[in-house]
Amino acid sequence: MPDFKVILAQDLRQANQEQATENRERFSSFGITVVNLISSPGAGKTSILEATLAHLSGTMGIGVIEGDIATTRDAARIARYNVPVVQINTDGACHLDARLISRAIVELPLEKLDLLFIENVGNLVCPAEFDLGEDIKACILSVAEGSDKPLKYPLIFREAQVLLLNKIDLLPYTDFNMEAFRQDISKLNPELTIFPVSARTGEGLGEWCTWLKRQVASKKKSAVPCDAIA
Ligand SMILES: Nc1nc2c(ncn2[C@@H]2O[C@H](COP(=O)(O)OP(=O)(O)OP(=O)(O)O)[C@@H](O)[C@H]2O)c(=O)[nH]1
Ligand SMILES: [Mg+2]
Repeated sequence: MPDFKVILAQDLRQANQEQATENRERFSSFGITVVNLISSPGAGKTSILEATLAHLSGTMGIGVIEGDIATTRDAARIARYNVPVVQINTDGACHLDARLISRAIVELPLEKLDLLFIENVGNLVCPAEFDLGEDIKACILSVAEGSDKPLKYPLIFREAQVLLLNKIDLLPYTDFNMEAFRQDISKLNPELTIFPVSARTGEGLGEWCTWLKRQVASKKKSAVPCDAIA
């Protein structure tokens, strides 16, 4: 018998799940709401984040983890909003995992945060498979990508709690079929909350931020204070 070890994908997923549970407990102990932003490259994750930070400025403590294969460009964009930000470079990997997040949060002032955004690597497929310990998966689809995408890439549309349909300022220039899109979403995930938005014009972002504030308030309300855990 040859003597070697075999690591199965199932074991790696299990290890990720265990780390994600640990991250989730850590976030909960600080009462932080964590939002994992997932979309294909260029759908507008960073643009929506910038507009959201401008909108929520001064109302709560916000931190950001940026995930990219390479460069610190998105972290540099976010740092202009005077929020703590950590950039993760995956050096080729197409998604963030729970272990990378556990390393990044050491660099963040968790005690000062109410809301933490994680911008995942631009990819509509793999990030949906990896729990990071977040409360909310927020999927972003831009109208330029086409209304057929939910049925073609179903996992993220099933897993997400909220969907931002971005770049609606471009609707007149595309063949995006809103009715077909809504029908497909209702088949995949009838509970999904949808906000049509434009990071360019600001349309719809007020509703999104009001929804976010509600999520943060309800997490705080349900949080068990650390000293209550005997
Ligand atoms: N017209 C229009 N353009 C937008 C909108 N939101 C973003 N963009 C543009 O789309 C491009 C990509 O936006 P980003 O915010 O960098 O997209 P991203 O999802 O963060 O991209 P990655 O991090 O590379 O995956 C930029 O040129 C933005 O200016 C929008 O609502 N309308
Ligand atoms: Mg980005």
